[in-house]
Amino acid sequence: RVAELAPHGRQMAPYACQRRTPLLHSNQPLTEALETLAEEAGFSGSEGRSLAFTRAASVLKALPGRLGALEELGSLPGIGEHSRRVIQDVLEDGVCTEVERVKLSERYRTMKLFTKIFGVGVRTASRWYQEGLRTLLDLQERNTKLTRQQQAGLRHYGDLNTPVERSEAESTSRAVQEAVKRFLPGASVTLAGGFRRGKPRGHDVDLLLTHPEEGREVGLLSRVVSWLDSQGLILYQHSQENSYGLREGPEPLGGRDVMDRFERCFSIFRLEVQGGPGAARGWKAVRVDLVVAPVSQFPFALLGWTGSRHFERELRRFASRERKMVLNSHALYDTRQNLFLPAASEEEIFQHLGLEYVPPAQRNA
Ligand code: DCP
Ligand code: MG
Repeated sequence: RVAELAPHGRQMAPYACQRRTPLLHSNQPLTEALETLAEEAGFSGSEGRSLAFTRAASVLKALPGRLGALEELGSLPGIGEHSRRVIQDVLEDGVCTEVERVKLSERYRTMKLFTKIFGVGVRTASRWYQEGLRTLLDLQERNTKLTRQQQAGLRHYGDLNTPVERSEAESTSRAVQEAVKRFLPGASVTLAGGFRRGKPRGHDVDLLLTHPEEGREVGLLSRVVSWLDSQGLILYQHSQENSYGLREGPEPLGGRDVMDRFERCFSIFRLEVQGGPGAARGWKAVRVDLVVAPVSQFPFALLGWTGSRHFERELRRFASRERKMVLNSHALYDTRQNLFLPAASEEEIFQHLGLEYVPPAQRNA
């Protein structure tokens, strides 16, 4: 009965892709606490626990108002006992001791420091921590073996951990657009990732390239990147070839290592800036991901690259569990009918899945 009476305990759809989650919400202190624990669990390799906290935070982000008391949660889906305890602590004391302890812990702080290096994931950071490394200086002084990517990450650590402003994302996009126009008129450049969801700043710039005629996009990326490089705009880049073939059958991509198989360039741009931290130098290092999608796969790529990460994970989980379909950034496959379901827009993909369309600004799950 409590569930029915509670203001927030009304129905909330169980999957994040069935809900609208705006960028700004009323439960920031609660979601921050839960997301810290999610991050910490991820650092310890406890993916399941991490996901549980992420899910709980995501539910709170979709609430229409500020949660005043634990009872108001009623029977909301996806909030486990541990999360409830955290929520209760924050509601009652303003902070949760467990979260504060995590934030101060040497391991959490070191893992955060190291995973913020471009090219360093949880596994590498964890190994360095085990070896007794604690600071960025330690990495240099002890001659830790670094990949070329990590070296670039370390060199530009300050810049890459300064948020990218929307205006900077847009000027990056324009620079790429101009290069694209030189080699393939008619091709398009689309700003995806957090910026497409309306975030005012982000950690990188995610750009999708395509051309309305299938196949014309082949070979474009290397030309664009070479040209940008010759103009002194690129501080670092490594590219990856397209390795996707529809004939291989549906792949449940989206795991930890493989998100998709598009031709792609991971780069660091040297962006001219007027104000902000890089102003004295006149430039700032910015992480840019360039992804090329054939037009037939573009709606899937756009949907997959718009995020949030949790929204994407939930879309794939919904597709597989509720619809017996495999969704990734290339295609949607119906395993009952044994066929690919083509789509010319994101809206059509939602339709195939039997989901109400969720616009990008409401995908901040
Ligand atoms: N993505 C995903 N799974 C991953 C990595 C990325 O589904 N393992 C998708 C969802 C993301 C998008 O790609 O929204 C871009 O990845 P980013 O890491 O750049 O995330 P955002 O752009 O959302 O956030 P930020 O502002 O930190 O760049
Ligand atoms: Mg991004």
